[in-house]
Amino acid sequence: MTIDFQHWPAGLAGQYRANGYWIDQPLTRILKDQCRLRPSAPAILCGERSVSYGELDQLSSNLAARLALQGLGPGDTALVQLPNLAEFYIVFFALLKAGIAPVNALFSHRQHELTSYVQQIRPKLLIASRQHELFKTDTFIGGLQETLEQPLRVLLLDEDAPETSLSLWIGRTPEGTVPDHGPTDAGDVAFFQLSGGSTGTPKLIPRTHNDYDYSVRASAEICGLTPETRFLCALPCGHNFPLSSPGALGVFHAGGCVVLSPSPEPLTCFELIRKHRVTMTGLVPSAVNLWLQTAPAHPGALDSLKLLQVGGAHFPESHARQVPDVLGCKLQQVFGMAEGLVNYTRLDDPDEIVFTTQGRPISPADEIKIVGEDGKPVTDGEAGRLATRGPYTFRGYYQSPDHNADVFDEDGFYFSGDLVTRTTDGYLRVVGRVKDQINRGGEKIAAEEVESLLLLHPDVREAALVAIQDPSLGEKSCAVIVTADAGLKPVALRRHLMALGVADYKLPDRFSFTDAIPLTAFGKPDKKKLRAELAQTFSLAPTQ
Ligand code: OOB
Repeated sequence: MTIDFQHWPAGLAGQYRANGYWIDQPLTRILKDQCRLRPSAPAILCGERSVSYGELDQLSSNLAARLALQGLGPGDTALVQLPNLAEFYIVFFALLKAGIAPVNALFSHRQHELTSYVQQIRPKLLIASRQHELFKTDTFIGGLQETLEQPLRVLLLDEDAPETSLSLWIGRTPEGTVPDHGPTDAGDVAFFQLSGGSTGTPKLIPRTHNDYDYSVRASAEICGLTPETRFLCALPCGHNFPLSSPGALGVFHAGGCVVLSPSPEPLTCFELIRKHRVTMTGLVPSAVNLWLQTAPAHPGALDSLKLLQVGGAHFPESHARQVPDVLGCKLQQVFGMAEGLVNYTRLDDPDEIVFTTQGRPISPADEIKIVGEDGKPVTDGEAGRLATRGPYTFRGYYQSPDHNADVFDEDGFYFSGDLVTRTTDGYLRVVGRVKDQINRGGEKIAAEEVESLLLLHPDVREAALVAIQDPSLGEKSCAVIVTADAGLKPVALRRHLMALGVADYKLPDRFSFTDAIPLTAFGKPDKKKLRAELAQTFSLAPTQ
Protein backbone atom coordinates (compact mmCIF):
# COMPACT_ATOMS: atom_id res chain seq x y z
CA MET A 1 0.00 0.00 0.00
CA THR A 2 1.30 3.47 -0.85
CA ILE A 3 -0.03 6.97 -0.38
CA ASP A 4 -1.11 8.63 -3.59
CA PHE A 5 0.69 11.88 -4.34
CA GLN A 6 1.92 14.02 -7.21
CA HIS A 7 5.23 12.56 -8.41
CA TRP A 8 8.08 14.38 -10.17
CA PRO A 9 8.17 13.67 -13.90
CA ALA A 10 10.45 10.70 -14.72
CA GLY A 11 12.93 12.89 -16.62
CA LEU A 12 13.58 15.21 -13.67
CA ALA A 13 13.59 12.33 -11.19
CA GLY A 14 16.25 10.63 -13.33
CA GLN A 15 18.39 13.79 -13.26
CA TYR A 16 18.01 14.16 -9.49
CA ARG A 17 19.24 10.58 -9.05
CA ALA A 18 22.02 10.87 -11.61
CA ASN A 19 23.32 14.00 -9.86
CA GLY A 20 23.31 12.33 -6.46
CA TYR A 21 20.55 14.49 -4.97
CA TRP A 22 18.25 11.53 -4.50
CA ILE A 23 20.07 8.59 -2.96
CA ASP A 24 17.10 6.21 -2.63
CA GLN A 25 17.53 5.78 1.09
CA PRO A 26 14.79 6.21 3.69
CA LEU A 27 15.09 9.08 6.18
CA THR A 28 15.77 6.47 8.87
CA ARG A 29 19.28 6.16 7.41
CA ILE A 30 20.11 9.35 9.34
CA LEU A 31 19.72 7.45 12.60
CA LYS A 32 21.24 4.23 11.29
CA ASP A 33 24.42 6.07 10.28
CA GLN A 34 24.87 7.65 13.71
CA CYS A 35 24.16 4.39 15.54
CA ARG A 36 27.10 2.93 13.67
CA LEU A 37 29.36 5.95 14.20
CA ARG A 38 28.55 7.19 17.71
CA PRO A 39 25.84 5.18 19.50
CA SER A 40 26.56 6.63 22.93
CA ALA A 41 26.81 10.29 21.85
CA PRO A 42 23.91 12.47 23.00
CA ALA A 43 21.35 13.08 20.26
CA ILE A 44 18.78 14.99 22.33
CA LEU A 45 18.95 16.98 25.55
CA CYS A 46 15.58 17.85 27.03
CA GLY A 47 15.24 19.05 30.61
CA GLU A 48 17.21 16.61 32.73
CA ARG A 49 16.97 13.95 30.08
CA SER A 50 19.73 12.97 27.67
CA VAL A 51 18.92 10.55 24.84
CA SER A 52 21.86 8.99 23.00
CA TYR A 53 21.75 7.94 19.35
CA GLY A 54 21.60 4.31 20.46
CA GLU A 55 18.65 5.03 22.74
CA LEU A 56 16.85 7.08 20.10
CA ASP A 57 17.22 4.09 17.80
CA GLN A 58 16.08 1.55 20.39
CA LEU A 59 13.11 3.56 21.64
CA SER A 60 11.89 4.34 18.13
CA SER A 61 12.31 0.68 17.17
CA ASN A 62 10.23 -0.38 20.20
CA LEU A 63 7.36 1.81 19.13
CA ALA A 64 7.70 0.89 15.44
CA ALA A 65 7.56 -2.82 16.30
CA ARG A 66 4.49 -2.41 18.48
CA LEU A 67 2.71 -0.48 15.76
CA ALA A 68 3.61 -3.14 13.22
CA LEU A 69 2.23 -5.79 15.60
CA GLN A 70 -1.02 -3.85 15.57
CA GLY A 71 -1.13 -4.24 11.81
CA LEU A 72 -0.14 -0.66 11.03
CA GLY A 73 2.32 -0.04 8.23
CA PRO A 74 2.94 1.40 4.76
CA GLY A 75 -0.07 3.21 3.35
CA ASP A 76 -1.28 4.18 6.84
CA THR A 77 -1.16 7.68 8.28
CA ALA A 78 -0.98 9.18 11.77
CA LEU A 79 -1.93 12.47 13.33
CA VAL A 80 0.76 13.54 15.79
CA GLN A 81 0.62 16.52 18.11
CA LEU A 82 3.51 16.74 20.55
CA PRO A 83 5.29 19.66 22.20
CA ASN A 84 9.07 20.19 22.07
CA LEU A 85 10.06 17.00 23.86
CA ALA A 86 12.37 14.08 23.01
CA GLU A 87 9.26 12.02 22.25
CA PHE A 88 8.69 14.13 19.14
CA TYR A 89 11.81 12.67 17.48
CA ILE A 90 11.34 9.18 18.94
CA VAL A 91 7.84 9.11 17.44
CA PHE A 92 9.01 10.67 14.17
CA PHE A 93 11.65 7.97 13.61
CA ALA A 94 9.33 5.22 14.87
CA LEU A 95 6.68 6.14 12.33
CA LEU A 96 9.27 6.33 9.55
CA LYS A 97 10.57 2.90 10.54
CA ALA A 98 7.04 1.49 10.55
CA GLY A 99 6.23 3.14 7.22
CA ILE A 100 3.39 5.19 8.72
CA ALA A 101 3.18 8.76 7.36
CA PRO A 102 2.44 11.36 10.04
CA VAL A 103 1.07 14.88 9.98
CA ASN A 104 2.87 16.74 12.76
CA ALA A 105 0.32 19.28 13.95
CA LEU A 106 1.57 22.30 15.89
CA PHE A 107 0.93 22.21 19.63
CA SER A 108 -1.01 25.47 19.25
CA HIS A 109 -3.49 23.78 16.92
CA ARG A 110 -6.96 23.10 18.27
CA GLN A 111 -9.98 21.12 17.13
CA HIS A 112 -10.55 23.16 13.98
CA GLU A 113 -7.08 22.34 12.60
CA LEU A 114 -6.84 18.78 13.92
CA THR A 115 -10.28 17.88 12.57
CA SER A 116 -9.30 19.19 9.17
CA TYR A 117 -6.12 17.07 9.13
CA VAL A 118 -8.07 14.00 10.21
CA GLN A 119 -10.59 14.53 7.41
CA GLN A 120 -7.78 14.75 4.90
CA ILE A 121 -5.55 11.84 5.93
CA ARG A 122 -8.10 9.51 7.64
CA PRO A 123 -5.47 8.35 10.18
CA LYS A 124 -5.37 4.97 11.90
CA LEU A 125 -3.20 6.39 14.67
CA LEU A 126 -3.32 9.44 16.91
CA ILE A 127 -0.36 10.39 19.08
CA ALA A 128 -0.89 13.38 21.36
CA SER A 129 -0.39 14.68 24.87
CA ARG A 130 -2.76 14.79 27.84
CA GLN A 131 -1.18 18.20 28.54
CA HIS A 132 -3.08 19.65 25.58
CA GLU A 133 -6.53 21.00 26.46
CA LEU A 134 -8.17 18.84 23.75
CA PHE A 135 -6.83 15.63 25.24
CA LYS A 136 -7.48 16.28 28.93
CA THR A 137 -10.55 14.04 28.49
CA ASP A 138 -11.53 11.53 25.81
CA THR A 139 -14.39 13.59 24.38
CA PHE A 140 -12.54 14.99 21.39
CA ILE A 141 -10.98 11.61 20.56
CA GLY A 142 -14.43 10.01 20.69
CA GLY A 143 -15.72 12.63 18.26
CA LEU A 144 -12.85 12.02 15.86
CA GLN A 145 -13.40 8.27 16.01
CA GLU A 146 -17.01 8.74 14.95
CA THR A 147 -15.93 10.42 11.72
CA LEU A 148 -13.59 7.55 10.77
CA GLU A 149 -14.50 4.26 9.16
CA GLN A 150 -11.71 2.35 10.89
CA PRO A 151 -10.61 2.22 14.54
CA LEU A 152 -8.31 5.01 15.64
CA ARG A 153 -5.48 3.73 17.80
CA VAL A 154 -4.57 6.35 20.40
CA LEU A 155 -1.29 6.84 22.25
CA LEU A 156 -0.91 9.67 24.74
CA LEU A 157 1.90 11.26 26.68
CA ASP A 158 1.24 11.73 30.40
CA GLU A 159 -1.34 8.95 30.24
CA ASP A 160 -2.19 6.63 33.12
CA ALA A 161 -3.99 3.88 31.20
CA PRO A 162 -1.35 1.32 30.10
CA GLU A 163 -3.02 0.47 26.79
CA THR A 164 -2.86 4.09 25.60
CA SER A 165 0.34 5.20 27.28
CA LEU A 166 2.89 6.40 24.73
CA SER A 167 5.70 6.11 27.28
CA LEU A 168 4.94 2.44 27.89
CA TRP A 169 4.83 1.70 24.19
CA ILE A 170 8.16 3.42 23.70
CA GLY A 171 9.84 2.06 26.81
CA ARG A 172 9.64 -1.68 26.24
CA THR A 173 10.59 -4.00 23.43
CA PRO A 174 7.51 -6.03 22.47
CA GLU A 175 7.46 -9.79 22.68
CA GLY A 176 6.61 -11.93 19.70
CA THR A 177 7.58 -11.94 16.08
CA VAL A 178 7.30 -8.52 14.57
CA PRO A 179 5.88 -8.54 11.05
CA ASP A 180 7.99 -7.10 8.32
CA HIS A 181 7.17 -3.38 8.26
CA GLY A 182 8.39 -0.12 6.63
CA PRO A 183 10.03 2.21 5.92
CA THR A 184 8.19 3.09 2.78
CA ASP A 185 10.07 3.27 -0.50
CA ALA A 186 12.44 6.26 -0.68
CA GLY A 187 10.42 7.67 -3.55
CA ASP A 188 7.19 7.52 -1.53
CA VAL A 189 5.65 9.82 1.05
CA ALA A 190 7.58 9.80 4.33
CA PHE A 191 5.37 12.34 6.10
CA PHE A 192 3.27 15.45 5.50
CA GLN A 193 4.41 18.99 6.15
CA LEU A 194 1.89 21.71 6.99
CA SER A 195 1.30 24.54 4.59
CA GLY A 196 1.05 28.09 5.94
CA GLY A 197 -1.81 28.29 3.51
CA SER A 198 -3.94 30.92 1.90
CA THR A 199 -7.09 28.85 1.39
CA GLY A 200 -10.12 27.88 3.46
CA THR A 201 -8.69 24.56 4.70
CA PRO A 202 -5.12 23.96 5.89
CA LYS A 203 -3.32 22.10 3.11
CA LEU A 204 -0.92 19.19 3.47
CA ILE A 205 2.39 18.78 1.70
CA PRO A 206 3.55 15.24 0.93
CA ARG A 207 7.33 15.00 1.47
CA THR A 208 9.20 11.96 0.21
CA HIS A 209 12.27 10.39 1.82
CA ASN A 210 14.34 11.24 -1.23
CA ASP A 211 13.42 14.90 -1.42
CA TYR A 212 13.54 15.64 2.30
CA ASP A 213 16.76 13.75 2.91
CA TYR A 214 18.46 15.72 0.17
CA SER A 215 17.37 19.04 1.68
CA VAL A 216 18.65 17.87 5.07
CA ARG A 217 22.06 16.67 3.81
CA ALA A 218 22.65 19.75 1.68
CA SER A 219 21.49 22.10 4.47
CA ALA A 220 23.80 20.45 7.01
CA GLU A 221 26.71 21.02 4.67
CA ILE A 222 25.82 24.64 3.87
CA CYS A 223 25.47 25.41 7.59
CA GLY A 224 28.74 23.70 8.48
CA LEU A 225 27.28 21.20 10.95
CA THR A 226 29.65 18.76 12.68
CA PRO A 227 29.43 16.26 15.57
CA GLU A 228 30.32 19.23 17.81
CA THR A 229 27.20 21.17 16.78
CA ARG A 230 24.78 21.81 19.62
CA PHE A 231 21.55 23.11 18.15
CA LEU A 232 18.89 24.78 20.26
CA CYS A 233 15.44 23.93 18.91
CA ALA A 234 13.26 26.73 20.26
CA LEU A 235 10.65 26.92 17.48
CA PRO A 236 7.91 24.24 17.25
CA CYS A 237 9.89 21.10 16.41
CA GLY A 238 7.62 19.90 13.59
CA HIS A 239 8.00 23.10 11.59
CA ASN A 240 10.14 22.79 8.47
CA PHE A 241 12.70 25.36 9.65
CA PRO A 242 13.76 23.70 12.95
CA LEU A 243 13.20 20.21 11.52
CA SER A 244 15.20 20.33 8.30
CA SER A 245 16.80 23.70 7.54
CA PRO A 246 19.13 22.14 8.67
CA GLY A 247 17.24 21.77 11.95
CA ALA A 248 17.21 18.70 14.13
CA LEU A 249 17.44 16.27 11.21
CA GLY A 250 20.48 18.10 9.86
CA VAL A 251 22.07 17.95 13.30
CA PHE A 252 21.33 14.22 13.60
CA HIS A 253 22.76 13.72 10.11
CA ALA A 254 25.97 15.41 11.27
CA GLY A 255 26.09 13.54 14.59
CA GLY A 256 25.54 16.65 16.72
CA CYS A 257 23.11 17.23 19.53
CA VAL A 258 19.67 18.86 19.69
CA VAL A 259 18.83 20.83 22.84
CA LEU A 260 15.10 21.34 23.23
CA SER A 261 13.51 24.52 24.52
CA PRO A 262 9.78 24.87 25.16
CA SER A 263 9.80 28.30 23.49
CA PRO A 264 12.10 30.99 22.05
CA GLU A 265 11.61 33.15 25.15
CA PRO A 266 15.06 34.72 25.74
CA LEU A 267 15.70 33.93 29.40
CA THR A 268 14.74 30.27 29.01
CA CYS A 269 16.95 29.99 25.93
CA PHE A 270 19.90 31.91 27.39
CA GLU A 271 19.97 29.52 30.34
CA LEU A 272 19.90 26.46 28.05
CA ILE A 273 22.60 27.94 25.82
CA ARG A 274 24.84 28.56 28.80
CA LYS A 275 24.19 25.19 30.42
CA HIS A 276 24.63 23.07 27.29
CA ARG A 277 27.18 25.19 25.41
CA VAL A 278 24.78 25.58 22.47
CA THR A 279 26.54 26.57 19.22
CA MET A 280 23.63 27.45 16.93
CA THR A 281 19.92 28.11 16.82
CA GLY A 282 17.18 29.24 14.44
CA LEU A 283 14.65 31.92 15.27
CA VAL A 284 11.85 33.95 13.72
CA PRO A 285 12.47 37.73 13.53
CA SER A 286 10.06 38.60 16.36
CA ALA A 287 12.03 36.34 18.72
CA VAL A 288 15.36 37.85 17.59
CA ASN A 289 13.93 41.23 18.43
CA LEU A 290 13.37 40.10 22.03
CA TRP A 291 16.83 38.53 22.20
CA LEU A 292 18.38 41.80 20.98
CA GLN A 293 16.61 43.66 23.77
CA THR A 294 17.45 41.12 26.46
CA ALA A 295 21.05 40.15 25.66
CA PRO A 296 22.82 43.36 26.81
CA ALA A 297 21.73 42.68 30.40
CA HIS A 298 23.23 39.18 30.27
CA PRO A 299 26.86 39.54 29.28
CA GLY A 300 28.54 36.24 28.48
CA ALA A 301 25.26 34.32 28.34
CA LEU A 302 25.63 33.62 24.62
CA ASP A 303 29.39 32.97 24.62
CA SER A 304 29.12 29.53 23.04
CA LEU A 305 26.67 30.64 20.31
CA LYS A 306 28.38 30.82 16.91
CA LEU A 307 25.51 30.99 14.44
CA LEU A 308 22.03 32.47 14.56
CA GLN A 309 19.72 31.60 11.70
CA VAL A 310 16.78 33.91 11.13
CA GLY A 311 13.83 33.10 8.88
CA GLY A 312 10.12 32.56 8.58
CA ALA A 313 9.15 36.20 8.17
CA HIS A 314 10.52 39.58 7.08
CA PHE A 315 13.67 40.44 9.06
CA PRO A 316 14.33 44.19 9.06
CA GLU A 317 17.81 45.06 7.85
CA SER A 318 18.34 47.32 10.87
CA HIS A 319 17.87 44.31 13.16
CA ALA A 320 20.03 42.07 10.99
CA ARG A 321 22.93 44.51 11.34
CA GLN A 322 22.74 44.36 15.15
CA VAL A 323 23.06 40.59 15.44
CA PRO A 324 26.87 40.19 15.40
CA ASP A 325 27.52 43.03 17.87
CA VAL A 326 24.65 42.52 20.28
CA LEU A 327 24.43 38.71 20.25
CA GLY A 328 28.09 38.08 19.48
CA CYS A 329 27.46 35.52 16.74
CA LYS A 330 27.28 35.17 12.99
CA LEU A 331 23.94 35.75 11.26
CA GLN A 332 22.48 33.52 8.57
CA GLN A 333 19.28 34.54 6.83
CA VAL A 334 16.94 31.74 5.80
CA PHE A 335 14.03 32.08 3.42
CA GLY A 336 12.25 28.78 3.20
CA MET A 337 8.87 27.15 2.90
CA ALA A 338 7.33 23.87 3.99
CA GLU A 339 6.60 23.20 0.31
CA GLY A 340 10.32 22.84 -0.40
CA LEU A 341 12.65 25.60 -1.59
CA VAL A 342 15.02 26.91 1.08
CA ASN A 343 17.49 29.78 0.59
CA TYR A 344 20.42 30.52 2.85
CA THR A 345 23.03 33.20 3.03
CA ARG A 346 26.32 31.30 3.12
CA LEU A 347 28.68 31.28 6.08
CA ASP A 348 31.44 32.92 4.03
CA ASP A 349 29.23 35.55 2.37
CA PRO A 350 30.23 39.20 2.82
CA ASP A 351 28.31 41.03 5.56
CA GLU A 352 26.38 43.13 3.07
CA ILE A 353 24.87 40.00 1.49
CA VAL A 354 24.04 38.54 4.90
CA PHE A 355 22.43 41.76 6.16
CA THR A 356 20.49 42.66 3.03
CA THR A 357 19.36 39.43 1.33
CA GLN A 358 17.45 36.30 2.30
CA GLY A 359 20.02 34.01 0.73
CA ARG A 360 20.20 31.86 -2.36
CA PRO A 361 18.77 28.39 -3.03
CA ILE A 362 20.28 25.26 -1.51
CA SER A 363 20.77 23.46 -4.76
CA PRO A 364 22.15 24.08 -8.24
CA ALA A 365 19.08 22.10 -9.34
CA ASP A 366 16.65 24.58 -7.75
CA GLU A 367 15.06 26.38 -10.69
CA ILE A 368 13.83 29.90 -9.97
CA LYS A 369 11.51 32.00 -12.11
CA ILE A 370 10.48 35.50 -11.13
CA VAL A 371 7.58 36.76 -13.18
CA GLY A 372 5.95 40.15 -13.52
CA GLU A 373 2.25 40.94 -13.74
CA ASP A 374 2.30 40.09 -17.45
CA GLY A 375 3.52 36.58 -16.60
CA LYS A 376 6.90 37.24 -18.22
CA PRO A 377 10.25 36.95 -16.39
CA VAL A 378 11.42 40.21 -14.83
CA THR A 379 14.98 41.48 -15.11
CA ASP A 380 17.36 41.10 -12.15
CA GLY A 381 16.55 43.62 -9.44
CA GLU A 382 12.91 43.97 -10.48
CA ALA A 383 10.21 42.56 -8.18
CA GLY A 384 8.05 39.69 -9.34
CA ARG A 385 6.26 36.56 -8.22
CA LEU A 386 8.52 33.70 -7.19
CA ALA A 387 8.04 30.34 -8.90
CA THR A 388 10.27 27.34 -8.32
CA ARG A 389 10.78 23.66 -8.98
CA GLY A 390 13.55 21.37 -7.90
CA PRO A 391 14.68 18.16 -6.21
CA TYR A 392 13.01 18.91 -2.87
CA THR A 393 10.11 21.15 -3.89
CA PHE A 394 6.80 19.30 -3.87
CA ARG A 395 4.65 18.87 -6.97
CA GLY A 396 1.19 19.21 -5.44
CA TYR A 397 -0.77 19.60 -2.21
CA TYR A 398 -2.36 16.40 -0.99
CA GLN A 399 -5.73 15.73 -2.61
CA SER A 400 -6.14 19.32 -3.79
CA PRO A 401 -6.36 19.30 -7.60
CA ASP A 402 -8.21 22.63 -7.86
CA HIS A 403 -5.80 24.54 -5.66
CA ASN A 404 -2.84 22.86 -7.35
CA ALA A 405 -4.10 24.11 -10.71
CA ASP A 406 -3.92 27.64 -9.27
CA VAL A 407 -0.43 27.51 -7.77
CA PHE A 408 1.51 25.40 -10.31
CA ASP A 409 2.18 26.32 -13.91
CA GLU A 410 2.20 23.79 -16.75
CA ASP A 411 5.92 23.17 -16.25
CA GLY A 412 5.45 22.18 -12.62
CA PHE A 413 6.78 25.42 -11.14
CA TYR A 414 5.22 26.22 -7.76
CA PHE A 415 4.19 29.84 -7.14
CA SER A 416 4.90 30.48 -3.47
CA GLY A 417 2.93 33.71 -3.32
CA ASP A 418 6.04 35.71 -2.43
CA LEU A 419 7.22 38.82 -4.23
CA VAL A 420 10.97 38.77 -4.57
CA THR A 421 13.85 40.44 -6.34
CA ARG A 422 17.03 38.66 -7.38
CA THR A 423 20.55 40.05 -7.40
CA THR A 424 22.84 39.28 -10.31
CA ASP A 425 24.55 36.71 -8.04
CA GLY A 426 21.28 34.85 -7.57
CA TYR A 427 20.48 36.03 -4.04
CA LEU A 428 16.82 36.65 -3.27
CA ARG A 429 15.18 39.45 -1.34
CA VAL A 430 11.62 38.98 -0.16
CA VAL A 431 9.89 42.30 -0.80
CA GLY A 432 6.23 41.43 -0.40
CA ARG A 433 3.48 38.90 -0.88
CA VAL A 434 0.61 38.25 -3.24
CA LYS A 435 -0.91 35.34 -1.29
CA ASP A 436 -3.80 36.18 0.98
CA GLN A 437 -1.95 35.36 4.16
CA ILE A 438 -0.91 37.15 7.33
CA ASN A 439 2.57 36.39 8.66
CA ARG A 440 2.19 36.94 12.39
CA GLY A 441 5.74 36.67 13.69
CA GLY A 442 6.39 33.64 11.46
CA GLU A 443 3.03 32.01 12.19
CA LYS A 444 1.06 31.97 8.97
CA ILE A 445 -2.66 32.75 8.92
CA ALA A 446 -4.72 32.01 5.80
CA ALA A 447 -7.14 34.93 5.53
CA GLU A 448 -9.82 32.85 3.83
CA GLU A 449 -9.82 30.26 6.61
CA VAL A 450 -10.56 32.83 9.33
CA GLU A 451 -13.02 34.74 7.12
CA SER A 452 -15.08 31.56 6.53
CA LEU A 453 -15.21 30.96 10.27
CA LEU A 454 -16.25 34.55 10.96
CA LEU A 455 -19.02 34.24 8.38
CA LEU A 456 -20.50 31.37 10.38
CA HIS A 457 -21.53 33.96 12.98
CA PRO A 458 -25.19 34.84 12.36
CA ASP A 459 -24.56 38.60 12.59
CA VAL A 460 -21.57 38.74 10.25
CA ARG A 461 -22.54 39.68 6.68
CA GLU A 462 -19.07 40.14 5.24
CA ALA A 463 -15.59 39.59 6.64
CA ALA A 464 -12.10 40.37 5.40
CA LEU A 465 -8.93 39.55 7.33
CA VAL A 466 -5.97 41.82 6.60
CA ALA A 467 -2.50 42.41 7.95
CA ILE A 468 -1.64 45.43 10.05
CA GLN A 469 1.90 46.37 10.90
CA ASP A 470 3.13 45.51 14.36
CA PRO A 471 6.40 46.59 15.95
CA SER A 472 7.09 43.29 17.70
CA LEU A 473 5.48 40.61 15.52
CA GLY A 474 5.96 42.33 12.16
CA GLU A 475 2.31 41.79 11.34
CA LYS A 476 -0.89 41.24 13.23
CA SER A 477 -4.35 40.55 11.88
CA CYS A 478 -7.38 42.79 11.71
CA ALA A 479 -10.84 41.50 10.83
CA VAL A 480 -12.95 43.99 8.91
CA ILE A 481 -16.58 43.18 9.52
CA VAL A 482 -19.85 44.24 7.92
CA THR A 483 -22.79 43.63 10.23
CA ALA A 484 -26.39 44.75 10.58
CA ASP A 485 -26.12 44.51 14.35
CA ALA A 486 -24.70 47.76 15.68
CA GLY A 487 -24.20 46.10 19.07
CA LEU A 488 -21.88 43.35 17.78
CA LYS A 489 -18.69 43.44 19.84
CA PRO A 490 -15.18 42.05 19.13
CA VAL A 491 -15.42 39.94 22.27
CA ALA A 492 -18.45 38.11 20.84
CA LEU A 493 -16.62 37.37 17.61
CA ARG A 494 -13.52 36.22 19.44
CA ARG A 495 -15.65 33.91 21.57
CA HIS A 496 -17.33 32.62 18.43
CA LEU A 497 -13.96 31.71 16.91
CA MET A 498 -12.73 30.13 20.10
CA ALA A 499 -15.88 28.02 20.29
CA LEU A 500 -15.09 26.79 16.78
CA GLY A 501 -11.74 25.63 18.12
CA VAL A 502 -9.39 27.69 16.02
CA ALA A 503 -5.76 28.06 17.13
CA ASP A 504 -5.18 31.17 19.27
CA TYR A 505 -2.70 32.75 16.87
CA LYS A 506 -5.45 32.91 14.23
CA LEU A 507 -7.79 34.99 16.42
CA PRO A 508 -7.88 38.50 14.94
CA ASP A 509 -5.84 40.94 17.00
CA ARG A 510 -8.20 43.75 16.08
CA PHE A 511 -11.67 44.18 14.69
CA SER A 512 -12.91 47.03 12.56
CA PHE A 513 -16.59 47.49 11.72
CA THR A 514 -17.59 49.10 8.45
CA ASP A 515 -20.60 49.57 6.17
CA ALA A 516 -19.06 47.97 3.11
CA ILE A 517 -15.84 46.24 2.13
CA PRO A 518 -14.24 48.02 -0.85
CA LEU A 519 -14.06 45.90 -4.00
CA THR A 520 -11.53 45.68 -6.81
CA ALA A 521 -12.53 46.04 -10.47
CA PHE A 522 -13.00 42.23 -10.49
CA GLY A 523 -15.40 42.47 -7.56
CA LYS A 524 -13.02 40.87 -5.07
CA PRO A 525 -12.38 42.48 -1.65
CA ASP A 526 -9.78 45.21 -2.20
CA LYS A 527 -7.36 44.21 0.55
CA LYS A 528 -4.71 46.64 -0.56
CA LYS A 529 -7.13 49.49 -0.03
CA LEU A 530 -8.29 47.99 3.27
CA ARG A 531 -4.70 47.71 4.49
CA ALA A 532 -4.04 51.33 3.59
CA GLU A 533 -7.24 52.45 5.33
CA LEU A 534 -6.47 50.45 8.45
CA ALA A 535 -2.91 51.76 8.51
CA GLN A 536 -4.40 55.26 8.67
CA THR A 537 -6.90 54.29 11.33
CA PHE A 538 -4.17 52.76 13.46
CA SER A 539 -1.58 55.42 12.38
CA LEU A 540 0.81 52.87 10.94
CA ALA A 541 2.70 52.56 7.71
CA PRO A 542 0.79 50.18 5.40
CA THR A 543 2.12 46.61 5.17
CA GLN A 544 3.45 45.43 1.81
C1 OOB B 1 9.02 28.84 6.69
O1 OOB B 1 8.10 27.99 6.15
P1 OOB B 1 6.51 28.24 6.12
O2 OOB B 1 5.96 27.18 5.25
O3 OOB B 1 5.98 28.38 7.50
O4 OOB B 1 6.30 29.66 5.44
C2 OOB B 1 6.79 29.96 4.17
C3 OOB B 1 6.58 31.43 3.89
C4 OOB B 1 7.30 31.91 2.64
O5 OOB B 1 6.57 31.64 1.47
C5 OOB B 1 7.37 33.39 2.95
O6 OOB B 1 6.15 34.01 2.69
C6 OOB B 1 7.64 33.43 4.43
O7 OOB B 1 7.12 32.22 4.94
N1 OOB B 1 9.07 33.49 4.75
C7 OOB B 1 9.81 34.63 4.73
C8 OOB B 1 11.12 34.24 5.12
N2 OOB B 1 11.11 32.89 5.35
C9 OOB B 1 9.86 32.48 5.13
N3 OOB B 1 9.50 35.89 4.42
C10 OOB B 1 10.49 36.82 4.50
N4 OOB B 1 11.76 36.52 4.86
C11 OOB B 1 12.12 35.26 5.17
N5 OOB B 1 13.39 34.97 5.52
O8 OOB B 1 8.73 29.92 7.15
C12 OOB B 1 10.42 28.35 6.65
C13 OOB B 1 10.71 27.06 6.23
C14 OOB B 1 12.03 26.62 6.20
C15 OOB B 1 13.03 27.48 6.59
C16 OOB B 1 12.75 28.77 7.01
C17 OOB B 1 11.44 29.21 7.04
